[in-house]
Amino acid sequence: MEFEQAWLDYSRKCSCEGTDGIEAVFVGIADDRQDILIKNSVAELQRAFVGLFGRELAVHTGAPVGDGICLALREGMQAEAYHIYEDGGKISIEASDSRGILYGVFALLRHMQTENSLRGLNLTKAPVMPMRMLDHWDNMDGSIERGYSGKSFFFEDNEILVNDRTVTYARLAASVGINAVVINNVNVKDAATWLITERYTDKVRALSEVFAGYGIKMYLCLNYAAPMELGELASADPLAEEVRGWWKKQMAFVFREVPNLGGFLIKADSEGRPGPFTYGRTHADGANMLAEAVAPYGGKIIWRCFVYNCQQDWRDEKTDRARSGYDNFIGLDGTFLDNVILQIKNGPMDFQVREPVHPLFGGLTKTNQMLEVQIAQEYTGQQRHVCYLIPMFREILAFHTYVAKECDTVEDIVCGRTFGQKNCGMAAVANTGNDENWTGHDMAAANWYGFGRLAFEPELSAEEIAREWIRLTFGREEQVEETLLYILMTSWRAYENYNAPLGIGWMVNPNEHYGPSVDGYEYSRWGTYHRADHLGIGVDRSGAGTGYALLYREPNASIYNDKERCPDKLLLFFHHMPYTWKLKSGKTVIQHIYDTHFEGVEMVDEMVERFRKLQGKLPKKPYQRMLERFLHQKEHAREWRDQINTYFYRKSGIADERGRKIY
Ligand code: GCV
Repeated sequence: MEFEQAWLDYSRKCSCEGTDGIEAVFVGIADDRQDILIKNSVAELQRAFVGLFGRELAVHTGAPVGDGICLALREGMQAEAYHIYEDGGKISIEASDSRGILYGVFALLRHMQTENSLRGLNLTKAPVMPMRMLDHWDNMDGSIERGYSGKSFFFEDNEILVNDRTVTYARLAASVGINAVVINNVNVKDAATWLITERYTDKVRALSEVFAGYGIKMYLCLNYAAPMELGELASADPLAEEVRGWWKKQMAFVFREVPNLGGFLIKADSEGRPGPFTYGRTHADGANMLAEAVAPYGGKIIWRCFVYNCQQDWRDEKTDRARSGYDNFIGLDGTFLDNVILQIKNGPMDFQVREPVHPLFGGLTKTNQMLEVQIAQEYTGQQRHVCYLIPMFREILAFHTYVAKECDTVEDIVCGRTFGQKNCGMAAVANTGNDENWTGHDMAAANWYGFGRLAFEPELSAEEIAREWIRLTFGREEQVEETLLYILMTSWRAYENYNAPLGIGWMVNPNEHYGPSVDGYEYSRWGTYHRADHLGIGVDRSGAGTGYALLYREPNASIYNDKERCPDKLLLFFHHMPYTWKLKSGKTVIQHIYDTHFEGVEMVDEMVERFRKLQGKLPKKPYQRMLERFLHQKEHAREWRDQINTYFYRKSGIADERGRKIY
């Protein structure tokens, strides 16, 4: 398929000083250490050189003779790290392990394509987050929950697919440093419950071996009630001996059959999924039981904290969904086994365009933690609107939790700097499908690329990452680069402007979560309310309200609790405010709503106008594909603007100071 190579498309010729003399790869690695990763590394170099420079690279084992690229293992480097350097025309890639060699090869190729010269190159990098994971919400019937780019490429008709696309996927993921992939949806039902049984082991193993060749551990999602649903036991009580025995046996089987299995991701007691609550047990009982069963094989249990009451009554103002993850898990801090990692969504609600950071970050001090973000843009335009999320992720990572005097940011926690943990990192709900370009909107691939790069090197700026992605994907034409960069870097702000205001979130059409519906979730059971009336809007989460604001460490708690000090962008998340309240910006809440919504549409108009000038400069097909989506976004942003402005104009009766058209 055309465009299937995404940022690994080597078909565009490349000129980079210092590459002329490179005719060979010298594999200075003993035969018994030349594993599949080394072979794939060499193959990647060969493939790239044919495409980029029209040259076949010879492969020699042993010491280099003349110029070329030398791969060598050496002691003393951090796991997965690489050192690349140029010396008199010879390029060396050194690492302690073959994963490091593979990452070094991808880094060298990236450098060749994005920079002008290899002269003097000297680059040492070690991945900062130990776990860099993609969570796919793919169902075995081939559908993808919250998937916006076609069907699954892992499953079709309850079978597992292993083909060329799987290999390309693994190359793309590894090229940005992904080292763990969960292939199936956290909502495990039907056939997926059987993934751990002999019905599927041959194919699960085959798929996991493709991943192994690119340094990626495979993970599966488990059905907590599997002992019952597979028809073998009457209970799934984690403290019952027969249940514990069942899991031990099943895990012995699956790890023997699938050696590249990393472990399991579990959604329990959430949105109707089974879990330990049924038996009066805790999440720790549930997670630890599984952790014991996988420990002999080095397996990990990743347990999600997305747990809340999804049967709330909208009249109940005391129950607060935002508190729920914290309230469910904080009392269990320190009781999880060492191979359990809690996976915590970035915010307390659900991947909205703006949320505060989840208070479990900084709350938990004795538990392994992973940050979960979503690059599938469920609430941020579903890969029809462009919304580059790396700036958001960087803000989240930079958040000070005040859990320690130093090293207290979310990044510090999930990199293991705060508590010295090794089982930690970052996971993204994936945005890929079997669409030709993987991600529906071509520009959504920047989120996939960016997530991996950020987890590997969180010190990179969102702009640096965007530039890399543009150069690798579309080449090095200046106008293309500057235009696409402008669009990416503007997109999150634009989307936030025409979306729900000041951190309140939701206001989307129920179920599908696309398009505006201000009261769509106002009277439902999901705990997602804005509480707007004719005088004001917002949820009182201060100490006088649900108390959520006080879950943070000081000074965050005091800042969020105080409407005078709470940052504007989160004001309505934390406080119910009159429309006439003056923000720090000097505008009233209502005028802010009007202004940002008009501005958001203007920003999209500007993005689209600039994009149109790339006609003829981008390949035809992606240009057309993107243009179609941009034109839809332009229209759809207006729909957001007009529905939101009209709603609040009619509710408040307050006119726009600038007299613009509101219906
Ligand atoms: C996989 C949200 C989504 C669900 C998703 C859930 C989760 O509620 O809308 O589709 O389920 O989050 O993260 O488990």
